[in-house]
Amino acid sequence: MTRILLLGGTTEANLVAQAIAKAGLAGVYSYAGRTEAPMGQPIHMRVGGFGGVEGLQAYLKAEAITHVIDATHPFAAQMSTNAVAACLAEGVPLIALERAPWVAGEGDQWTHVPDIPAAVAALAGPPQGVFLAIGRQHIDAFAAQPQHRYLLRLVDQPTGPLPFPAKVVVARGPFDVAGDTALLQEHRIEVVVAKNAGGKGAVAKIAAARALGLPVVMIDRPVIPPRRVVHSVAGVMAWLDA
Ligand code: 3Y8
Ligand code: NAP
Repeated sequence: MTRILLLGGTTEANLVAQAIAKAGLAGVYSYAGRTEAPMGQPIHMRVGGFGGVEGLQAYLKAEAITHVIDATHPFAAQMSTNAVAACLAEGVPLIALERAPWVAGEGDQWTHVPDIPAAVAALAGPPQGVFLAIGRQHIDAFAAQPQHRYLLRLVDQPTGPLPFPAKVVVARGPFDVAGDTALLQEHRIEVVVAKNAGGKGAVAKIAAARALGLPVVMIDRPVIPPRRVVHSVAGVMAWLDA
């Protein structure tokens, strides 16, 4: 009896959930609970952390999970690392659905940085219009460069005060190039800070920056322990069949 745990929170995970439902397989879609109203799914949902590796191991046992699919975001490194450890410990097969990173093309002016602190350091210098499109969890670090005029894009309205004055756009992607181009122009943005998420949901701002000839501070992905990886929903379903 197949019982799937799908670690979600991304466009790709939503597509896998649809494929699982279509195949009539039993599965649970797992959200961390980062947003106020996560999207509904065609399979059972659970929301919230498991409680580290031990908590995830206990969940795998209690729910008699037979397969784990990690379709989380490339920057959800802790979740992915925990999944590798818990599945190894419990002997539950694990597969990761990864999206290819974006690669700089003609007209792109990217500065690659390895992490958030390096992105903050890259913003040293005279005041500029900066588009911080990296979500809410890492905004505080940019208070070290208070000289800029910041535009933030968040999924939910900020609950508390922001660590520095900033304009906030509350929007849930996926985003489109025309909308992001207009946004960058309207707010006189001079540099875009982005995570190398890959995929289509967050790429609009990168294409908009290219169109407007703006530089991008591109945060490269964190390292995740080795695991079995596929790059398509079909690859996940073929693995499940096998
Ligand atoms: C809770 C689920 C879909 C899936 C939508 C994708 C695309 C749009 C683009 C920008 C970049 C950012 C952020 C982003 C994108 C998709 C996808 C993607 C980037 C939701 C969702 C959850 C989250 C969590 C949220 C993080 C934040 C990151 C915003 C749902 C909408 C910046 C990543 O407020 C917070 O604490 C938000 C936290 C983790 C990164 C961060 O560190 O702040 N995603 N995003 C998931 C959970 O609880 O498990 O609410 O329905 C999903 C999506 N966000 O088709 O519906 O697949 O990547 N998400 C980044 O890429 O840099 C926005 O603004 O241009
Ligand atoms: P993270 O830093 O890797 O994980 C931190 C902790 O959050 C994990 O240890 C786990 O808690 C919990 N967690 C994360 N993802 C979970 C999931 N899908 N189901 C249950 N618990 C989860 O994760 P993150 O970067 O905050 O990402 C959180 C969620 O947002 C993920 O679903 C991810 O796919 C989605 N997302 C993230 C980004 C991003 O930029 N980081 C972008 C788009 C979507 P326990 O240790 O208690 O189990």
